[in-house]
Amino acid sequence: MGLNITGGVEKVNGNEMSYSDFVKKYLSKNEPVVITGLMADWRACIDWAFDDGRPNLQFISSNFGNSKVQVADCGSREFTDQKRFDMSVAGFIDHWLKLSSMEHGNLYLKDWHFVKEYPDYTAYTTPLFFRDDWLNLYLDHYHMHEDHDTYQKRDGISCSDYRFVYMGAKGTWTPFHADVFRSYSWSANVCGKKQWYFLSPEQRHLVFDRNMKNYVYDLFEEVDDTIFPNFKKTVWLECTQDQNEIIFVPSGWYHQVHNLEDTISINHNWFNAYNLSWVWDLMLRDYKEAREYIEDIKDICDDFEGLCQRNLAANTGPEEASLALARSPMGIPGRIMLKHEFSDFFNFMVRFSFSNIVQLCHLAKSSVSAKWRSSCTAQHLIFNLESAKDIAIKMKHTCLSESHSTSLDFRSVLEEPAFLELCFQLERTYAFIHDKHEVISDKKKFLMDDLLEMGLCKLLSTVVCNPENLVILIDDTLQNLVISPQKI
Ligand SMILES: O=C(O)CCC(=O)C(=O)O
Repeated sequence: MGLNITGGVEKVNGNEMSYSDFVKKYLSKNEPVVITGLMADWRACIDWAFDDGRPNLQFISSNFGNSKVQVADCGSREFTDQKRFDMSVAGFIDHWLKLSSMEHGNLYLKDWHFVKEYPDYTAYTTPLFFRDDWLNLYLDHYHMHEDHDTYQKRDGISCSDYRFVYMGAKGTWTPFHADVFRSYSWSANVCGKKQWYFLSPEQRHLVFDRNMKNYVYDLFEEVDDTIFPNFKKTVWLECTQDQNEIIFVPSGWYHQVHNLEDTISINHNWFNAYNLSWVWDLMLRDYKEAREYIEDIKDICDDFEGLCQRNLAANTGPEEASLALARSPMGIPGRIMLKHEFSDFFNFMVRFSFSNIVQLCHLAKSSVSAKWRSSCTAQHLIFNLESAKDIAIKMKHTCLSESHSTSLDFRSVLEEPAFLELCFQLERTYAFIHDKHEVISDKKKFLMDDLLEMGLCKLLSTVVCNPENLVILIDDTLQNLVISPQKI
């Protein structure tokens, strides 16, 4: 049965679209778009591809051949993903070069943490539209938890960011999935061509079996109507992405991707204030589902919670395993949330809120008129804090809200070198997005003294132990800085 394709994906010249247009039309509406015109000066486009559009595999092999990467065998299935194994880039390219021009490739290099591995080789710059990326900004400065009980500690690179290179011959493909954490992704074709098939999140229930446990693996395999009875009701968007085009994949959209030509792409997973609530909703749903799996043995188990965590960490759920396994910063399948992951997520939320508060104070202090509050940057920071507060309110109402062991106090966090770096990068990001300039001066020194000077001693003595504390902190800050600033 063919797919019922009812539309395509809009194509827009990125040089003719403002950041606020992108937010209005695509990010906040959670709609896909293909963006052109932004890759002309990428070093990757010059070094990694010939003028005729073929990949320059020799260049990659001679410069980066020693890297160890994950390669998927597109012809074999393992749970919801293809079977993966480790290979050197040189070995992968040797195999690729041996394919005849008529042959389809089966090996697909995926999730290569290229930026982490080669920080001094600036292969590309993240386009403006995708810079407000809390996930990678945070992971550049802080590690997330690794479960020492259940999983081997992975090497520093594999869990450290969500910026990837993909390389595959014509015919390689990625099975049907939605991205890890309900993150957004963007994917840029350095060379080659991809065919995308998209299903909107509202239709998610239609691709699952009757128990909502397993979902369709390959859209072009015969889909068994008795197992997936609703699949025939689905409607699809289809899109061909050419060389030098970037596709924005919205949160929660399921997709399957085929390389129509030998293709190299760069992609990031990311989230920010616009999709944070979906990330949280998914985490909570996963935690609840994970508990349900073994709820029935609760009464005969001494350490139910411990068992939940150990058992479930080893259990890959049906959804998203394809990308989640390779990409979880927690080093475990992304769809299973454990209590310490809740703790990681909560700490991330607190530190991110602190850094937005610091930026807001900084803006207030350096502005001569009250107009600063209506600037794009101030509005952006306020929006971020409001969305963090909304999540904290949701968190308050869960059984997990008191379960983490850490508390973060503002003063100590301000002294963390990683936090200063995070603040600096956040400031750079918003200066770039809204004012179109890079922050040149190193403003890392601002913080404690300025907050004291502004009379924000109470802020400095804040300790956040639970979601309730975070809600109060954000409310107080917005009240003091934005709503009735005379109280400072
Ligand atoms: O390019 C591919 O094969 C898969 C990319 C993908 O699924 C994504 O960027 O979300």
